[in-house]
Amino acid sequence: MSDGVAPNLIAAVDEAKHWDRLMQMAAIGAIPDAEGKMVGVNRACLTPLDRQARRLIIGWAQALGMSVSVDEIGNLFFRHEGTDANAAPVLTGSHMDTQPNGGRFDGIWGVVAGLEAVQAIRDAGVATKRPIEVVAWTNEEGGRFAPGCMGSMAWAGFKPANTWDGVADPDGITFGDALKEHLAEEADIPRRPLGYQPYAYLEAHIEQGPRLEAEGYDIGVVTGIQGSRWFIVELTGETAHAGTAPLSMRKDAIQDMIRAINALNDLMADPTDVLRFTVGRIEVHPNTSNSVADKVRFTIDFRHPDKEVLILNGDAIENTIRTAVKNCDVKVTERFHALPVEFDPIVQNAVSKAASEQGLKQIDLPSGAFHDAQFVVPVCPTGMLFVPCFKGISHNPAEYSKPEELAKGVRVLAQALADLANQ
Ligand code: HGY
Ligand code: MN
Ligand code: MN
Repeated sequence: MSDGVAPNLIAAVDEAKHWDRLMQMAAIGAIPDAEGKMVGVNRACLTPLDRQARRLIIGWAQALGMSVSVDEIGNLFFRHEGTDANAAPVLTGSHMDTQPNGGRFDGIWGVVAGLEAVQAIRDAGVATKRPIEVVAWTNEEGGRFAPGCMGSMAWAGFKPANTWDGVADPDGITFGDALKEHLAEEADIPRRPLGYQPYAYLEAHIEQGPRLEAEGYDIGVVTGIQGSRWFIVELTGETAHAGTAPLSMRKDAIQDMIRAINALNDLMADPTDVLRFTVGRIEVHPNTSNSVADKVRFTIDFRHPDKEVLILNGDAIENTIRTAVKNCDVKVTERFHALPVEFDPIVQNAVSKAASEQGLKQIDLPSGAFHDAQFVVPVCPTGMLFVPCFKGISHNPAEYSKPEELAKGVRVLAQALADLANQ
Protein backbone atom coordinates (compact mmCIF):
# COMPACT_ATOMS: atom_id res chain seq x y z
CA MET A 1 0.00 0.00 0.00
CA SER A 2 2.02 2.96 -1.21
CA ASP A 3 -0.35 5.90 -0.85
CA GLY A 4 -1.24 6.20 2.81
CA VAL A 5 -3.82 4.44 4.86
CA ALA A 6 -6.59 2.40 3.26
CA PRO A 7 -9.57 4.61 4.20
CA ASN A 8 -11.45 1.92 6.10
CA LEU A 9 -8.53 -0.09 7.51
CA ILE A 10 -8.47 2.01 10.69
CA ALA A 11 -12.21 1.72 11.19
CA ALA A 12 -12.05 -2.02 10.61
CA VAL A 13 -10.14 -2.48 13.89
CA ASP A 14 -12.78 -2.71 16.62
CA GLU A 15 -11.25 -1.67 19.97
CA ALA A 16 -14.02 -3.18 22.14
CA LYS A 17 -14.04 -6.49 20.27
CA HIS A 18 -10.25 -6.69 20.46
CA TRP A 19 -10.33 -6.08 24.20
CA ASP A 20 -13.08 -8.66 24.64
CA ARG A 21 -11.03 -11.29 22.81
CA LEU A 22 -8.00 -10.56 25.01
CA MET A 23 -10.14 -10.88 28.13
CA GLN A 24 -11.56 -14.21 26.88
CA MET A 25 -7.96 -15.39 26.52
CA ALA A 26 -6.99 -13.99 29.95
CA ALA A 27 -9.74 -16.09 31.56
CA ILE A 28 -7.85 -19.25 30.52
CA GLY A 29 -5.40 -19.76 33.38
CA ALA A 30 -6.48 -16.65 35.32
CA ILE A 31 -4.67 -16.09 38.63
CA PRO A 32 -5.08 -13.44 41.35
CA ASP A 33 -2.83 -10.40 41.80
CA ALA A 34 -1.61 -9.24 45.23
CA GLU A 35 -5.07 -7.85 46.05
CA GLY A 36 -6.82 -11.03 44.94
CA LYS A 37 -8.13 -9.59 41.65
CA MET A 38 -8.08 -12.26 38.89
CA VAL A 39 -5.97 -10.17 36.50
CA GLY A 40 -2.95 -12.42 36.11
CA VAL A 41 -2.43 -15.48 33.95
CA ASN A 42 -0.56 -18.73 34.47
CA ARG A 43 -0.76 -20.64 31.17
CA ALA A 44 2.37 -22.76 30.70
CA CYS A 45 3.23 -24.21 27.29
CA LEU A 46 2.00 -27.66 26.24
CA THR A 47 -0.62 -27.87 29.01
CA PRO A 48 -4.40 -28.39 28.76
CA LEU A 49 -4.77 -24.63 29.43
CA ASP A 50 -2.42 -23.89 26.53
CA ARG A 51 -4.46 -26.16 24.27
CA GLN A 52 -7.72 -24.56 25.45
CA ALA A 53 -6.38 -21.13 24.50
CA ARG A 54 -5.16 -22.46 21.15
CA ARG A 55 -8.59 -23.97 20.40
CA LEU A 56 -10.18 -20.60 21.13
CA ILE A 57 -7.98 -18.69 18.68
CA ILE A 58 -8.18 -21.51 16.12
CA GLY A 59 -11.95 -21.03 16.19
CA TRP A 60 -11.52 -17.29 15.58
CA ALA A 61 -9.12 -17.93 12.70
CA GLN A 62 -11.33 -20.56 11.07
CA ALA A 63 -14.32 -18.20 11.33
CA LEU A 64 -12.19 -15.77 9.33
CA GLY A 65 -11.60 -18.40 6.66
CA MET A 66 -7.92 -18.73 7.52
CA SER A 67 -6.23 -22.13 7.19
CA VAL A 68 -4.66 -23.59 10.35
CA SER A 69 -1.56 -25.77 10.67
CA VAL A 70 0.97 -26.95 13.25
CA ASP A 71 4.63 -27.92 12.82
CA GLU A 72 6.57 -30.67 14.59
CA ILE A 73 7.50 -28.53 17.59
CA GLY A 74 3.96 -27.26 18.01
CA ASN A 75 4.27 -23.81 16.41
CA LEU A 76 0.71 -22.90 15.37
CA PHE A 77 0.09 -21.03 12.08
CA PHE A 78 -2.94 -19.24 10.60
CA ARG A 79 -2.75 -18.35 6.88
CA HIS A 80 -4.55 -15.59 4.94
CA GLU A 81 -4.18 -16.10 1.19
CA GLY A 82 -2.85 -13.31 -1.02
CA THR A 83 -3.42 -12.82 -4.73
CA ASP A 84 -0.14 -14.63 -5.41
CA ALA A 85 -0.26 -17.92 -3.51
CA ASN A 86 3.35 -18.67 -4.43
CA ALA A 87 4.74 -15.40 -3.07
CA ALA A 88 6.76 -15.67 0.14
CA PRO A 89 4.32 -14.79 2.93
CA VAL A 90 4.63 -11.98 5.45
CA LEU A 91 4.74 -13.52 8.93
CA THR A 92 3.50 -11.95 12.17
CA GLY A 93 2.69 -13.33 15.63
CA SER A 94 4.24 -13.96 19.04
CA HIS A 95 3.73 -16.52 21.84
CA MET A 96 0.70 -17.70 23.86
CA ASP A 97 2.50 -19.23 26.85
CA THR A 98 2.94 -17.09 29.96
CA GLN A 99 5.17 -16.82 32.97
CA PRO A 100 3.86 -18.75 36.02
CA ASN A 101 3.01 -15.38 37.60
CA GLY A 102 2.31 -13.66 34.33
CA GLY A 103 0.06 -10.99 32.88
CA ARG A 104 -2.74 -10.79 30.32
CA PHE A 105 -0.78 -9.22 27.45
CA ASP A 106 2.84 -10.50 27.21
CA GLY A 107 2.95 -12.61 24.05
CA ILE A 108 -0.74 -13.29 23.55
CA TRP A 109 -1.42 -9.71 22.50
CA GLY A 110 0.90 -10.13 19.50
CA VAL A 111 -0.91 -13.28 18.36
CA VAL A 112 -4.43 -11.84 18.75
CA ALA A 113 -3.26 -8.53 17.24
CA GLY A 114 -1.93 -10.44 14.22
CA LEU A 115 -5.24 -12.18 13.75
CA GLU A 116 -7.19 -8.92 14.12
CA ALA A 117 -4.85 -7.12 11.73
CA VAL A 118 -5.63 -9.77 9.11
CA GLN A 119 -9.33 -9.45 9.90
CA ALA A 120 -9.12 -5.67 9.40
CA ILE A 121 -7.28 -6.12 6.10
CA ARG A 122 -10.01 -8.49 4.90
CA ASP A 123 -12.90 -6.36 6.23
CA ALA A 124 -11.38 -3.25 4.65
CA GLY A 125 -11.09 -5.08 1.34
CA VAL A 126 -7.35 -4.41 1.15
CA ALA A 127 -5.87 -6.82 -1.41
CA THR A 128 -2.41 -8.16 -0.63
CA LYS A 129 -0.13 -9.81 -3.15
CA ARG A 130 1.57 -11.91 -0.50
CA PRO A 131 -0.14 -14.32 1.88
CA ILE A 132 -0.02 -13.22 5.52
CA GLU A 133 0.60 -15.82 8.21
CA VAL A 134 0.10 -15.46 11.96
CA VAL A 135 2.20 -17.69 14.24
CA ALA A 136 1.97 -18.70 17.91
CA TRP A 137 5.50 -19.89 18.81
CA THR A 138 5.95 -22.79 21.22
CA ASN A 139 7.48 -22.11 24.66
CA GLU A 140 8.82 -18.57 24.33
CA GLU A 141 8.91 -18.01 28.09
CA GLY A 142 10.97 -21.01 29.16
CA GLY A 143 9.11 -21.01 32.51
CA ARG A 144 8.00 -24.66 32.47
CA PHE A 145 10.81 -25.97 30.24
CA ALA A 146 14.04 -23.94 30.04
CA PRO A 147 15.22 -22.32 27.88
CA GLY A 148 12.69 -20.06 26.19
CA CYS A 149 12.17 -19.63 22.44
CA MET A 150 12.32 -23.36 21.70
CA GLY A 151 9.67 -23.09 18.95
CA SER A 152 11.32 -20.22 17.10
CA MET A 153 14.85 -21.64 17.59
CA ALA A 154 13.81 -24.98 16.06
CA TRP A 155 11.82 -23.27 13.27
CA ALA A 156 14.80 -21.04 12.39
CA GLY A 157 17.20 -23.98 12.42
CA PHE A 158 19.25 -22.75 15.40
CA LYS A 159 18.89 -26.17 17.00
CA PRO A 160 17.27 -29.48 15.97
CA ALA A 161 13.65 -29.78 17.12
CA ASN A 162 14.54 -32.71 19.43
CA THR A 163 17.29 -30.77 21.26
CA TRP A 164 15.21 -30.30 24.41
CA ASP A 165 13.29 -33.60 24.50
CA GLY A 166 15.02 -34.56 27.76
CA VAL A 167 14.45 -31.24 29.55
CA ALA A 168 12.14 -31.89 32.54
CA ASP A 169 9.69 -29.53 34.21
CA PRO A 170 9.49 -29.27 38.04
CA ASP A 171 7.09 -32.27 38.03
CA GLY A 172 9.59 -34.40 36.09
CA ILE A 173 7.62 -34.35 32.82
CA THR A 174 9.98 -34.02 29.85
CA PHE A 175 9.48 -31.55 27.01
CA GLY A 176 9.55 -34.44 24.54
CA ASP A 177 6.73 -36.28 26.30
CA ALA A 178 4.67 -33.11 26.76
CA LEU A 179 5.11 -32.26 23.06
CA LYS A 180 4.14 -35.78 21.99
CA GLU A 181 0.96 -35.58 24.06
CA HIS A 182 0.27 -32.05 22.77
CA LEU A 183 0.59 -33.04 19.11
CA ALA A 184 -1.60 -36.09 19.68
CA GLU A 185 -4.28 -33.85 21.22
CA GLU A 186 -4.04 -31.61 18.12
CA ALA A 187 -3.90 -34.50 15.63
CA ASP A 188 -6.93 -33.03 13.83
CA ILE A 189 -4.94 -29.94 12.84
CA PRO A 190 -3.04 -30.24 9.51
CA ARG A 191 0.70 -30.55 9.85
CA ARG A 192 3.27 -28.40 8.09
CA PRO A 193 7.03 -28.82 7.76
CA LEU A 194 9.36 -27.01 10.17
CA GLY A 195 10.72 -23.70 8.87
CA TYR A 196 10.35 -21.75 5.62
CA GLN A 197 11.40 -18.45 4.08
CA PRO A 198 8.95 -15.61 4.79
CA TYR A 199 9.34 -12.28 2.98
CA ALA A 200 9.44 -10.50 6.36
CA TYR A 201 8.47 -11.01 10.02
CA LEU A 202 6.84 -8.32 12.18
CA GLU A 203 6.04 -9.08 15.84
CA ALA A 204 3.77 -6.86 17.94
CA HIS A 205 4.39 -6.87 21.71
CA ILE A 206 3.81 -4.73 24.79
CA GLU A 207 6.98 -2.80 25.64
CA GLN A 208 7.50 -4.43 29.07
CA GLY A 209 9.42 -1.26 29.91
CA PRO A 210 8.36 2.22 31.09
CA ARG A 211 9.52 4.49 28.26
CA LEU A 212 6.54 4.71 25.89
CA GLU A 213 4.09 5.46 28.70
CA ALA A 214 6.43 7.79 30.62
CA GLU A 215 7.35 9.83 27.51
CA GLY A 216 3.88 9.80 25.93
CA TYR A 217 4.49 7.70 22.81
CA ASP A 218 1.88 5.50 21.11
CA ILE A 219 4.21 3.22 19.14
CA GLY A 220 7.73 1.93 19.69
CA VAL A 221 9.63 1.15 16.48
CA VAL A 222 11.93 -1.51 17.89
CA THR A 223 15.54 -1.22 16.69
CA GLY A 224 16.81 -4.52 18.07
CA ILE A 225 17.05 -6.85 21.09
CA GLN A 226 19.86 -7.10 23.63
CA GLY A 227 21.73 -10.36 24.10
CA SER A 228 20.73 -12.92 26.72
CA ARG A 229 22.59 -15.84 28.28
CA TRP A 230 21.05 -18.34 30.73
CA PHE A 231 23.04 -20.70 32.97
CA ILE A 232 22.13 -23.33 35.55
CA VAL A 233 24.58 -23.71 38.47
CA GLU A 234 24.64 -26.91 40.56
CA LEU A 235 26.58 -27.02 43.86
CA THR A 236 27.00 -30.37 45.61
CA GLY A 237 28.24 -30.58 49.21
CA GLU A 238 27.23 -32.81 52.12
CA THR A 239 24.12 -32.73 54.25
CA ALA A 240 24.56 -32.78 58.03
CA HIS A 241 22.77 -32.16 61.31
CA ALA A 242 22.24 -28.44 61.96
CA GLY A 243 22.76 -28.93 65.67
CA THR A 244 25.82 -31.12 65.77
CA ALA A 245 27.95 -30.59 62.64
CA PRO A 246 30.75 -28.09 63.38
CA LEU A 247 30.79 -25.25 60.85
CA SER A 248 34.48 -25.94 60.15
CA MET A 249 33.56 -29.42 58.87
CA ARG A 250 30.57 -28.53 56.73
CA LYS A 251 30.17 -28.68 52.95
CA ASP A 252 27.20 -26.34 52.98
CA ALA A 253 25.76 -25.75 49.49
CA ILE A 254 23.76 -22.67 50.57
CA GLN A 255 26.78 -20.95 52.11
CA ASP A 256 28.76 -21.65 48.93
CA MET A 257 25.86 -20.35 46.83
CA ILE A 258 25.98 -17.10 48.77
CA ARG A 259 29.74 -16.84 48.15
CA ALA A 260 29.17 -17.50 44.44
CA ILE A 261 26.36 -14.97 44.05
CA ASN A 262 28.34 -12.29 45.92
CA ALA A 263 31.27 -12.86 43.56
CA LEU A 264 28.94 -12.73 40.53
CA ASN A 265 27.44 -9.48 41.80
CA ASP A 266 30.98 -8.02 41.81
CA LEU A 267 31.63 -9.36 38.28
CA MET A 268 28.36 -7.89 37.00
CA ALA A 269 28.56 -4.54 38.81
CA ASP A 270 27.62 -1.79 36.31
CA PRO A 271 27.37 1.83 37.52
CA THR A 272 25.59 2.73 34.26
CA ASP A 273 22.81 0.20 35.10
CA VAL A 274 22.73 -1.18 31.54
CA LEU A 275 23.74 -4.75 32.43
CA ARG A 276 21.03 -7.13 33.65
CA PHE A 277 21.91 -9.98 36.06
CA THR A 278 19.21 -12.07 37.76
CA VAL A 279 19.15 -15.15 39.98
CA GLY A 280 15.47 -16.00 39.71
CA ARG A 281 15.11 -19.63 40.73
CA ILE A 282 16.82 -21.47 43.62
CA GLU A 283 16.24 -25.15 44.43
CA VAL A 284 17.64 -26.53 47.68
CA HIS A 285 17.99 -30.11 48.94
CA PRO A 286 16.95 -31.34 51.48
CA ASN A 287 15.34 -27.91 52.09
CA THR A 288 14.67 -28.40 55.81
CA SER A 289 15.48 -25.94 58.59
CA ASN A 290 17.60 -28.34 60.64
CA SER A 291 19.73 -30.01 57.96
CA VAL A 292 22.71 -28.52 56.15
CA ALA A 293 21.94 -28.22 52.42
CA ASP A 294 23.93 -30.67 50.30
CA LYS A 295 22.54 -29.54 46.93
CA VAL A 296 21.65 -26.18 45.43
CA ARG A 297 20.60 -25.43 41.83
CA PHE A 298 20.23 -21.81 40.86
CA THR A 299 19.57 -20.04 37.58
CA ILE A 300 21.44 -17.12 36.03
CA ASP A 301 19.82 -14.78 33.52
CA PHE A 302 22.48 -12.36 32.18
CA ARG A 303 21.77 -9.74 29.49
CA HIS A 304 23.59 -6.92 27.75
CA PRO A 305 23.17 -5.00 24.47
CA ASP A 306 26.94 -5.11 23.74
CA LYS A 307 28.11 -8.43 22.27
CA GLU A 308 31.63 -8.00 23.71
CA VAL A 309 30.35 -7.57 27.27
CA LEU A 310 27.88 -10.43 26.83
CA ILE A 311 30.73 -12.75 25.76
CA LEU A 312 33.38 -11.47 28.17
CA ASN A 313 31.28 -11.39 31.35
CA GLY A 314 29.28 -14.48 30.37
CA ASP A 315 32.43 -16.51 29.77
CA ALA A 316 33.78 -15.38 33.18
CA ILE A 317 30.77 -16.72 35.11
CA GLU A 318 32.00 -20.29 35.62
CA ASN A 319 35.49 -19.35 36.77
CA THR A 320 34.11 -16.66 39.10
CA ILE A 321 31.90 -19.29 40.76
CA ARG A 322 34.67 -21.89 41.02
CA THR A 323 37.01 -19.33 42.63
CA ALA A 324 34.38 -18.19 45.15
CA VAL A 325 33.07 -21.63 46.21
CA LYS A 326 34.94 -23.19 49.16
CA ASN A 327 33.59 -26.66 49.89
CA CYS A 328 31.20 -27.89 47.16
CA ASP A 329 31.57 -29.48 43.75
CA VAL A 330 30.53 -27.07 41.01
CA LYS A 331 28.71 -27.69 37.70
CA VAL A 332 27.81 -24.75 35.44
CA THR A 333 25.76 -25.36 32.28
CA GLU A 334 24.84 -22.72 29.71
CA ARG A 335 21.35 -23.33 28.36
CA PHE A 336 20.47 -20.24 26.37
CA HIS A 337 22.72 -18.04 24.25
CA ALA A 338 21.04 -15.29 22.23
CA LEU A 339 23.36 -12.63 20.75
CA PRO A 340 22.16 -9.03 20.40
CA VAL A 341 20.28 -8.44 17.12
CA GLU A 342 19.45 -5.38 14.99
CA PHE A 343 16.12 -5.23 13.17
CA ASP A 344 15.78 -4.65 9.44
CA PRO A 345 15.08 -1.16 8.04
CA ILE A 346 12.44 -2.57 5.65
CA VAL A 347 10.30 -3.65 8.60
CA GLN A 348 11.14 -0.67 10.81
CA ASN A 349 10.18 1.67 7.95
CA ALA A 350 6.85 -0.08 7.40
CA VAL A 351 6.00 0.38 11.10
CA SER A 352 7.22 3.99 11.19
CA LYS A 353 5.37 4.92 7.99
CA ALA A 354 2.10 3.43 9.28
CA ALA A 355 2.44 5.20 12.63
CA SER A 356 3.13 8.59 11.04
CA GLU A 357 0.33 8.22 8.45
CA GLN A 358 -2.03 7.39 11.30
CA GLY A 359 -0.90 10.49 13.17
CA LEU A 360 0.59 8.56 16.09
CA LYS A 361 3.58 9.53 18.23
CA GLN A 362 6.46 7.11 17.71
CA ILE A 363 9.99 6.55 18.97
CA ASP A 364 12.78 4.15 18.06
CA LEU A 365 13.89 2.01 21.01
CA PRO A 366 15.67 -1.30 21.73
CA SER A 367 14.09 -4.26 23.53
CA GLY A 368 15.36 -5.34 26.95
CA ALA A 369 13.20 -8.46 26.82
CA PHE A 370 14.06 -11.24 24.41
CA HIS A 371 11.46 -12.35 21.85
CA ASP A 372 11.05 -15.01 19.19
CA ALA A 373 11.91 -12.27 16.68
CA GLN A 374 15.52 -12.58 17.94
CA PHE A 375 15.77 -15.97 16.23
CA VAL A 376 13.91 -15.02 13.07
CA VAL A 377 16.46 -12.25 12.25
CA PRO A 378 18.86 -14.56 10.32
CA VAL A 379 15.95 -16.03 8.31
CA CYS A 380 14.31 -12.90 6.85
CA PRO A 381 13.95 -9.11 7.36
CA THR A 382 12.56 -8.89 10.91
CA GLY A 383 11.19 -6.21 13.19
CA MET A 384 8.88 -5.46 16.08
CA LEU A 385 6.46 -2.82 17.21
CA PHE A 386 5.72 -1.99 20.85
CA VAL A 387 2.72 -0.43 22.56
CA PRO A 388 2.90 1.16 26.02
CA CYS A 389 2.19 -0.78 29.20
CA PHE A 390 1.47 0.49 32.70
CA LYS A 391 4.74 1.57 34.36
CA GLY A 392 6.51 -1.04 32.21
CA ILE A 393 5.26 -3.76 34.57
CA SER A 394 5.44 -7.28 33.09
CA HIS A 395 5.96 -10.88 34.24
CA ASN A 396 3.53 -9.78 36.93
CA PRO A 397 -0.30 -10.04 37.19
CA ALA A 398 -0.40 -6.23 37.35
CA GLU A 399 0.74 -6.05 33.68
CA TYR A 400 -1.69 -3.72 31.88
CA SER A 401 -2.20 -1.89 28.60
CA LYS A 402 -5.24 0.26 27.79
CA PRO A 403 -7.76 -0.89 25.16
CA GLU A 404 -7.12 2.25 23.09
CA GLU A 405 -3.33 1.73 23.24
CA LEU A 406 -3.71 -1.86 22.04
CA ALA A 407 -6.13 -0.87 19.25
CA LYS A 408 -3.63 1.72 17.98
CA GLY A 409 -1.03 -1.07 17.86
CA VAL A 410 -3.33 -3.33 15.85
CA ARG A 411 -4.05 -0.53 13.35
CA VAL A 412 -0.35 0.17 12.80
CA LEU A 413 0.33 -3.57 12.56
CA ALA A 414 -2.47 -3.98 9.98
CA GLN A 415 -1.15 -1.19 7.78
CA ALA A 416 2.48 -2.30 8.09
CA LEU A 417 1.57 -5.91 7.24
CA ALA A 418 -0.49 -4.80 4.23
CA ASP A 419 2.41 -2.60 3.12
CA LEU A 420 4.94 -5.43 3.43
CA ALA A 421 2.53 -7.87 1.75
CA ASN A 422 2.37 -5.60 -1.30
CA GLN A 423 6.13 -5.19 -1.66
O1 HGY B 1 12.47 -13.15 29.43
C1 HGY B 1 12.15 -12.44 28.47
O2 HGY B 1 12.83 -11.49 28.09
C2 HGY B 1 10.86 -12.70 27.72
O3 HGY B 1 9.89 -11.84 28.24
N1 HGY B 1 10.41 -14.04 27.85
MN1 MN C 1 6.86 -12.03 25.49
MN1 MN D 1 7.73 -12.75 28.77
